[in-house]
Amino acid sequence: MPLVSVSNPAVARIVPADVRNVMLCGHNGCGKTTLIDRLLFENKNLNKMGSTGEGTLVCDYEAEEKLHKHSLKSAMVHFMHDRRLFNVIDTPGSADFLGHAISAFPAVESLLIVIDAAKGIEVTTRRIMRLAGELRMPRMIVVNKIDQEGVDLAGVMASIREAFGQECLAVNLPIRENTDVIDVLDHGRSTGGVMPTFSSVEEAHKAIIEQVVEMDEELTGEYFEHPDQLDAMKLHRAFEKAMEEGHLVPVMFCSGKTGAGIADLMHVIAEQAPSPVECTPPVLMFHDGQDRHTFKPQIDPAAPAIAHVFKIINDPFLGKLAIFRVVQGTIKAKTDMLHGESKKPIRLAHLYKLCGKEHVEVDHVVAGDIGVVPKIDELRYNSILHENHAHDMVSAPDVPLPKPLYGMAVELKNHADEAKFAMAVHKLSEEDPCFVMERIAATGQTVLRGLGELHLRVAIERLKSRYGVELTTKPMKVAYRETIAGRADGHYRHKKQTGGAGQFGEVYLRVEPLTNADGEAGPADGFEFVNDTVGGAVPRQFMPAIEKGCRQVLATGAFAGYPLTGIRVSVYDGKYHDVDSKEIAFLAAGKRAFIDAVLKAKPVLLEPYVVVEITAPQESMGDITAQLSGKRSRIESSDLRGDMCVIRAVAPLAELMTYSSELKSITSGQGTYTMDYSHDDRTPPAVQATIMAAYKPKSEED
Ligand SMILES: Nc1nc2c(ncn2[C@@H]2O[C@H](COP(=O)(O)OP(=O)(O)OP(=O)(O)O)[C@@H](O)[C@H]2O)c(=O)[nH]1
Ligand SMILES: [Mg+2]
Repeated sequence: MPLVSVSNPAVARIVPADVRNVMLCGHNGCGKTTLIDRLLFENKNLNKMGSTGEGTLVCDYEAEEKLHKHSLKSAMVHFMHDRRLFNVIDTPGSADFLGHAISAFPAVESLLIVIDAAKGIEVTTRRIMRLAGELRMPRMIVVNKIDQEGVDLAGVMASIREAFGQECLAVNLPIRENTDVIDVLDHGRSTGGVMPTFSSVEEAHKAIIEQVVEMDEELTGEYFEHPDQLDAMKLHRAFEKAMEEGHLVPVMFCSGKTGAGIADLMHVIAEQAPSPVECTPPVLMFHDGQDRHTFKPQIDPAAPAIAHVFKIINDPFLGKLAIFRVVQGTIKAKTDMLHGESKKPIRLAHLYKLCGKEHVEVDHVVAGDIGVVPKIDELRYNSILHENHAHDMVSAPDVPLPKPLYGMAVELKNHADEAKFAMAVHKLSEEDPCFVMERIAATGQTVLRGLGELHLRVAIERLKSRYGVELTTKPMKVAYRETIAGRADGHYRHKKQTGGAGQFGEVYLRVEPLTNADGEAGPADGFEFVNDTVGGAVPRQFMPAIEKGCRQVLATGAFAGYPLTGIRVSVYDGKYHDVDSKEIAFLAAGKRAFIDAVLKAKPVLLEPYVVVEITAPQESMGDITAQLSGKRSRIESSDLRGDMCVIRAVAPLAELMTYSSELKSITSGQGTYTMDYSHDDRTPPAVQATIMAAYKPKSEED
């Protein structure tokens, strides 16, 4: 085992100000997971670097990750560096797995946004930068893979500043043909004659120091008097405050492959990045009767403990692991904690810290630090563990998770696996709040929903490899509904003579559309059954059978195979036979007469419409509206918000079944959307004709 565990005594002495929680984000393949191996290696916690190709990276431990050669979930490591405890979270770069990064945002003080030096700014980078900026999260940019042949680092730096603002400033610069870096925050002039690959040490030093000292008037004064004698602590305070306020986004250069710039990267995080004590703590919510207030925790190890569970792992060996960040106080092993409003305490028998799939036992986890508690069924994503009943109503911070809109219908290969399937999906959903299963009554389909095709494909692979549940995928059906637009009469005479007793029942009925509650004509829900017969044409006791016959049609439909709705039926005449009339005969007659009437009453197929709201970079606006107009949709509004556009449209759901991938392709992956059910409306006649032509009613025995 190449991983060398972090010594317990060092972790045990940690105070909140010594903790550094960072998350690596960035486009897939930019080298995040390799960088974590490099950090561990440089720090002597790993004897040998792993590789993506061989599937040996500490954080890519899952079978599916080794197969796809990409991270497919978040993972974390911890190590001690320069008396600081680093908790580093690795996240997948694919937009399909962005939920894993965003759901863990409240666990860290800063994001390390990684860019591949040869590829420059890519789609996920922009998305994360924008989102983190909106959430006011401190960010650092790491230009990685600087070892690559012919990289234009000056060009990358210029494009970073153009895309993300002039507050992006270098903290170090590459030197010696990009095999090393020089820190420009600490070095002003005395560089020993080393020339950076681009820019100059003096220029870069001046730029970043002047940006930082602007945070503090006193420091500005001191800087202009004695530029070389700045107080390190004051400089740090201003630096982390500048990061918190988005006034500074430090840029660093490194190579996970060669190790260039790694020591400086750790040095900057240790010395300058915000600690949990300095940074605005994650804002929790507090429910006070009807009201919801924000709740600011105290980063004090002695305060009553509160911890936020930001991730669940269902480990095949260790069982369920709840990963939490202590937001207040100290969480101790072998103590009881409360959970939500539950009166029953939970015993924390063991506590761990993670390093990839390895775990190290600890006896406590202090405010600001991240820990793991195993085997507690009650804990979920966003659970709040707390010590004191005063915090029963504290809830998790809000994070803008992407909505799982991409759907795929699935069927079990082996129907006997139904219970196992439900349990397995539940376990995967616990680990990934952007993965859900839905049973859609209107179409009878089981649908998995996620953020894209890859997301669901990997979930299906996990269901098979971890739980032995095999699925086949099917195209998703639209939940059409049948209704009528006119009135018509229907009739059926059911007569059967088989040997002895026969069956006889005859029904005349009329159907008409139900109107909406406000009296307006239009698609309405529901069904009404009226007995309009006079003089006992059909004896009372057979009415329930006729109604049952009609209701049987409601579920399966009369003309297209979809549920029938918005209809009133009045039975106005019929005939019976003293001996042969039986309930079964009237049930059959009622059903057939009802179908007969519906087919004559201007049958109409309704389809669901949704309100779709798309957010994308401004330059995609024309393409998005042009594509939507080809989808029978109506654009309701289009607005500009900064460099983004927001388009609202109402469109038939049938036209948006693959919208997730279509939008991705016209916006180079930068567009996102939300979708909400709006109303049902008529399908165009041509669509209805095609669906009706394809419908084959089930043959019946009667
Ligand atoms: N030249 C060079 N290649 C690197 C460097 N770091 C990583 N790579 C290679 O880049 C590829 C992707 O590396 P990963 O670490 O898996 O990238 P990632 O950002 O974790 O990717 P996702 O998990 O898909 O988001 C692998 O082939 C690595 O060997 C580097 O510093 N220089
Ligand atoms: Mg990775």
